[in-house]
Amino acid sequence: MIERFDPVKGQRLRVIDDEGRAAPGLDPGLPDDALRTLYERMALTRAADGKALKLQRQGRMGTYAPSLGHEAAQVGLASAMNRDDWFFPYFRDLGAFLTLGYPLADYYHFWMGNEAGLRAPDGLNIFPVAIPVGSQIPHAVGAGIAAKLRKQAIAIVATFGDGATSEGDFHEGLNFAGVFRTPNVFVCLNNQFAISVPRSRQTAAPTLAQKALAYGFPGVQVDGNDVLAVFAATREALATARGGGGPTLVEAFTYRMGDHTTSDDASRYRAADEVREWEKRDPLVRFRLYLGRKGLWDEAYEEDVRAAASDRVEKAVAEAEARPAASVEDIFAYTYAAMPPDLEAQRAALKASLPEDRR
Ligand SMILES: Cc1ncc(C[n+]2csc(CCOP(=O)(O)OP(=O)(O)O)c2C)c(N)n1
Ligand SMILES: [Mg+2]
Repeated sequence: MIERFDPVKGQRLRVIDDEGRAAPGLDPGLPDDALRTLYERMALTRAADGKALKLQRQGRMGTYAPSLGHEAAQVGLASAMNRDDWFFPYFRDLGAFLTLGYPLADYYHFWMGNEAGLRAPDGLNIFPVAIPVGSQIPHAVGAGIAAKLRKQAIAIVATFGDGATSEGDFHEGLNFAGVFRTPNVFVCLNNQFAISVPRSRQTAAPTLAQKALAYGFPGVQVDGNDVLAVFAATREALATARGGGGPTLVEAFTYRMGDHTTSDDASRYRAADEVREWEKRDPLVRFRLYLGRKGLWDEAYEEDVRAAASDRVEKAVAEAEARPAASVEDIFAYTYAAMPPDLEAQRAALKASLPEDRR
């Protein structure tokens, strides 16, 4: 199916239209319970994301990168993965983490400032969030080379934003992946901005997906607000990777509805009209219409979904807040085996500036 959509011609894969109708021949044909699971994951992501924002505003969480608007892309890509596959995430991936079974309390704990929250529980093949933009891409390709050498029929997924495509790491990673035909699936969440830099200033190429062609493998642009489109494209790319067919780049065309992070104010660099236009393309609303046509959504179900999500979120907050806060030591640990004198002096000065119980 991927080859039917040529990114150079600007063709974008879309399954569900604005009225919730599925395009014949493109609907992945999931059973009813799987469709509802997709919706419930998106609803949980939205609830958990909204709560994180409130916690940050109340001083109960550190800087946070909101996922509002990314729910279909995150849930769609992760729902296509198998437990044996590996995930190399970036910093705006809440829905993917939840879909893969990552404990929400851990995710919150990380954003509360404690890196312990990034240690994936045993059995979850998830690397820590990469904060340096694009640095996870060569890591994922390395894992892809390892999987190939070990003759494992698994796929390695890396996610990143549109901004990451301007990094050397993107070029080096995708170039290696093409040359060595690694089992990688690269999912670019093109949300139209890298902080304040619009997509038009990121590259002169009409699409990001077409960059794959220069590396010698397929790229496809999909509607990132259409959970079935993201799911279908990622599922096909994963099957190709696991089967020895090499890498694929999937560009999920979406929009960052929130600020870049809680320390940003997007109204300073983008028009309110543009944001309102994208509000009309809300991924949850579109999927609700699709489910409604199949008799799988009504108000009572919506209430149940929201209540269950809210319950999970509140429990995760309580659990995360009951854990130890980040310590001053953590800020200085993990870089040097032996602390250099200037850092030692900074650590001592910081500790001395804090109240007794925070040292
Ligand atoms: C190597 C590097 N350069 C700069 C930054 C600062 N920075 C953090 S996020 C970001 C923009 C990322 O944009 P994009 O890749 O589109 O992802 P998005 O935040 O839009 O999801 C930048 C420049 C960084 N973290 N790492
Ligand atoms: Mg971006």
